[in-house]
Amino acid sequence: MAKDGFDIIGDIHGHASALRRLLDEMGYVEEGGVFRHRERRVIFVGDFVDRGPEQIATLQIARRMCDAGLALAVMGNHEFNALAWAEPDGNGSYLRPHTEKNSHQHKEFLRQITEGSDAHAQALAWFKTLPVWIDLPGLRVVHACWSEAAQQTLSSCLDASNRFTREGLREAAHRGSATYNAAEVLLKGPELPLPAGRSFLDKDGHRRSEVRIRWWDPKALTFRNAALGMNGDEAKLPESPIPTEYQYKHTKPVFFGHYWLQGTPTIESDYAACLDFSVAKGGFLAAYRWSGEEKLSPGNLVWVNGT
Ligand SMILES: [Mn+2]
Repeated sequence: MAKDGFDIIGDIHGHASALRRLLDEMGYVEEGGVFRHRERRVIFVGDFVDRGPEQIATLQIARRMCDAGLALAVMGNHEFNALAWAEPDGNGSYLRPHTEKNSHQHKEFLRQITEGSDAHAQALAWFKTLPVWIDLPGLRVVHACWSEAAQQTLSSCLDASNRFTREGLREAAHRGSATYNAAEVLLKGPELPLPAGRSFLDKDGHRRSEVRIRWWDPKALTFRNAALGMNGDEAKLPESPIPTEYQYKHTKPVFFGHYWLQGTPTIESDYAACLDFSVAKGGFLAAYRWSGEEKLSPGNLVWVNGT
């Protein structure tokens, strides 16, 4: 077994029992409440919470592994939102306003952990320690998109370990700012405006003029074949080329989650792997077992179902 082997685990969203089964399947053994492997470590891609039946247990497993030096983790958009939800903005509101929509998204986490409890405070304290991205000698991890331009813009909000500073969180939560947009790209992925004047009606009848793209797929070069979440509506999109600024052009492998991919886990690029296979929507919790290789292989994926 190679040393410095990492098992990168996709979005867990409160499915702690699936996480236990996945760790067990990969040869991790629980000792004293901590899952460990003799030769390997874990990296979590973020989104531990906001859905799923066992959010506290999920945090406990991940945090104990991180505290013991047996795992690393990056921040997901749901951890970012949890911090911004709880942080007063100084004007009687919060960095993430407590609107109906935001409240609905976050309420299951707040119910399970009990808003304002010690456990809630401890979870927030841990979220603050999570870097937005990790760049190791042989691999990279970010929640949604690897973008050096966005990293550079957001760096004024981060410390030397890529963790939000107190003031940085405030700036990055300020809708419309450059740092807000950079955090959106890294934590939620880029949205590209369609070519001038183009728009389409989505399944809910909403007119949309922007699409999320499969930035990691070198074969996804037009709006029609790069757009995500079109659910069969791809033909409504133009075949014109997408801007290339978000294409991943490196050969250092990058791992990420966030995109709710469906079906049997697979890899769409030699150097970029999405590990979110929708465990919280009847799909799979997946991991990539990395042992130093530059070119990724679908044979190194493992997964378990959510139930
Ligand atoms: Mn996400």
